[in-house]
Amino acid sequence: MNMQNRITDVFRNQFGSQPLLFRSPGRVNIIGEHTDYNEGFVLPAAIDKYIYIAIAPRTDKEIHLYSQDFREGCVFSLDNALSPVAAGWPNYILGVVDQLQKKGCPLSGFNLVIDGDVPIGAGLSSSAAVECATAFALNHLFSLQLDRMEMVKLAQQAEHTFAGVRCGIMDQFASMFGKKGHAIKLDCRSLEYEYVPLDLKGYKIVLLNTNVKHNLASTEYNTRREQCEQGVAWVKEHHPEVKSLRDITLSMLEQLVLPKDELIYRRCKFIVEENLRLQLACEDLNRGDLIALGSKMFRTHEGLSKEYEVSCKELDFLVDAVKNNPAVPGARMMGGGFGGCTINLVREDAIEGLVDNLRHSYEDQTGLKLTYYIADIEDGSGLA
Ligand code: GAF
Repeated sequence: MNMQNRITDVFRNQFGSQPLLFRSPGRVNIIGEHTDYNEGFVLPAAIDKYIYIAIAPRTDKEIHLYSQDFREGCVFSLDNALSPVAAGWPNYILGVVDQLQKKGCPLSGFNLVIDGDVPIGAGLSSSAAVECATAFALNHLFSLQLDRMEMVKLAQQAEHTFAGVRCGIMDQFASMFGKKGHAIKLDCRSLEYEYVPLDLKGYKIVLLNTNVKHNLASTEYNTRREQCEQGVAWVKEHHPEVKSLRDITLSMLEQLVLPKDELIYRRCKFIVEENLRLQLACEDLNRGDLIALGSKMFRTHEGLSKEYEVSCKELDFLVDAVKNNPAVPGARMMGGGFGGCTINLVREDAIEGLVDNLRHSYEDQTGLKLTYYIADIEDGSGLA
C-alpha cells in the first residue's frame, strides 16, 4: 500500500472523514555544513523521502493529532497558550501552530495524522519536514496566503522555540524549495538562491545510516553556534563592520581569535574554510568534475570530525572505509552530526557490492546495523 492510501486509511479510522493530503521531503546536503547559522552558503537538495500529513477542519477550537509512527494521539485547544510537551513528536506541529497564532493568522480546530518514510534521527531533517508539511497544510486549509519563504521562516522558528535547537535555515528551506534533479545554492544571509543541476553521470547519492540517533537538542549544536558567535565578537572589537563568520578571513582569525582561545579558533576556521570550499565545489559541479567535488567532501568530513568535532566514531568509520575506493569519489558525515547518515557519491554498478562489504565490517566493528538509502532528488513541499 502506498503512503497516500495508508495515511488516508489511518485518518478515516481515527476521525471518520476524508482528509486532504500534503507532503514535505527530507534533504541531503552536498557540502556546506554548519555554515547556515553563520550567514554562509549551503548546497542542499530535497529527496524522495517524505513526511505526510492528512488533515481536515473541525467545527470547534480543538487540535487532535495522531502519529502513525508512535501509534499515539493527543488533543490540544487553541483557546489555551501552547507550550512544548514531553512526548517529542507533537512539538514540531505545535511549534508551527504557535508561530501562526503569534503572526495573527486566523486558525480554527483541525484533525491531523502524521506519517512518513523519512527515517527519524538519521540527519535527513525529519523534523524540518514535519514543520514544513504542517505549515503547508495549515496554510492551505485556512487560506492563510503565506508564501513559501514565510513558511520556511516560521518553521525554523518553531524548531527554535518548541524543539530548543537554534538551527539555521537550510533544512526548512530545502524541504520547501527543493527542485527535482537540482541542488539549491542558498546564500543564508540574503536568502537569494539558485538551482544547480545535479548531473551525477552514472553515480548516485547513497546515504549510509550509522543508526546512531543524533540528538541535536543535546546542547552540542547550540554550543557550536555560541562558539562561532564568540569568535565573531572578538573580531568585531577590531573590525566593527563584521557581522558574522561570513565576513571574516583566516588571517583575522589568526590575529584576533587564536591568541585568545585555540578551540574557538579551530571552530571558526572550519566555518571560514567550509564556505570557501563550497564555492569551489559548485564550480566542480558545473564542470561535472565529481572527483574534485568528492575530494572536497572528504576534506569537509575531516574538518567536521577534527576541527568542528561534531562527528562520532561510527561516522568516521564509514567515511574511512570508502576513502580509497575508486567507485566512491566523495563521502562525508552530513547534517548536525553526532550520528545519522554519511552522504556518499557512488558509481551505480558498485552500490550493491559496497553496501554488502560495509554491512559486515560495520556490524563487526560497532555492533550496530548498517542501513542505506539511494536518494533521488525531488521537488519540495506540496499536495500529496
Ligand atoms: C542541522 C540544522 F538544522 C541545520 O540548520 C544545519 O545547521 C545543519 O544541522 C548543519 O549544517 O541539520
